[in-house]
Amino acid sequence: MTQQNDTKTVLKNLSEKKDTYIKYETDEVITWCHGCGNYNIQNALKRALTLEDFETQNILYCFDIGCNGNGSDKIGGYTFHGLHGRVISVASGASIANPHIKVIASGGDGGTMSEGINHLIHAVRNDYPVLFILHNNHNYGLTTGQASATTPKGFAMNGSPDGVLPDPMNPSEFVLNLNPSFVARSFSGDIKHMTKVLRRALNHKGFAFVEMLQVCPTYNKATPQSWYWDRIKYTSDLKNYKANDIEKAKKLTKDLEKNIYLGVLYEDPKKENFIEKLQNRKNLKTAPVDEVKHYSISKFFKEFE
Ligand SMILES: Cc1ncc(C[n+]2csc(CCOP(=O)(O)OP(=O)(O)O)c2C)c(N)n1
Repeated sequence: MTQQNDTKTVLKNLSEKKDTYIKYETDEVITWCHGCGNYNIQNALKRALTLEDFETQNILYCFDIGCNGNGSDKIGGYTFHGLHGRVISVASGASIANPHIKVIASGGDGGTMSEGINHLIHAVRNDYPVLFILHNNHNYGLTTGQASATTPKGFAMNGSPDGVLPDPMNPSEFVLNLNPSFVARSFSGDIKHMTKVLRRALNHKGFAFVEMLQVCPTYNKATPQSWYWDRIKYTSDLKNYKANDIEKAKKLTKDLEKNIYLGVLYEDPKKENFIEKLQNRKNLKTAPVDEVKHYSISKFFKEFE
């Protein structure tokens, strides 16, 4: 698929595909705070899906608990709103059962880098076919501003008023050390860039990890919009940056203080994903979801009657 990424072309394409875009809209009341990064992240996802010609019936969106999870009724299509920190396991199971659909999962830095970090690690190792969007607003937003594993050191948060003691985790760098097949980073203030990154991630066949650095104007006063704009750099501005060198990607991703690089940091489009590696499913035309239709499970339910 060709990528026409300049703003004018994206807007022109979107207006031509207005009907498709509208399918992703819902009438639900938006409950996010004024200026929350979730508005733009979801907007960019809707744009990317529209521009890549996805139909709502072919997508499953899985959501974690959290402010980001409250996006579950604000996007058109099939959605699943699950337990805090567990979204990756639900999404991975769904995509293995039904590889005909695109599975997209969202999680916060709280749920993903603490409660559910085990799921993240093993999803990357196994390369499950899921697009995972990490909403990294550097705090537990929905429970009103506790420090997360990504909150900058020394910063006072509700629950740690004297300042956060440990060094923050760097999610993209962490994932790059797990031998991933796709890692990208973008910023909730830049819809154009997020759209571009998400379009590429949507076309990745394995586990696509996309970290969205997200502003949280209510609880995260440490890294507001202006803080990011003073530090953001793009991989596209680097001479000859190719996203195929994992060691270079790790070096570039390390800095969270002065030069914060955005873009597709690493990609291995040829790596076999989890399903491709399964020997007993080689050459099968059906998916588990098709096969299970031939079996009636109603007799098992009778045991509980
Ligand atoms: C296992 C579990 N632990 C804690 C909670 C309480 N809880 C609900 S939302 C939330 C904060 C979510 O923070 P994050 O994942 O960063 O998402 P955000 O709200 O910032 O988008 C917490 C701690 C829960 N519901 N389940």
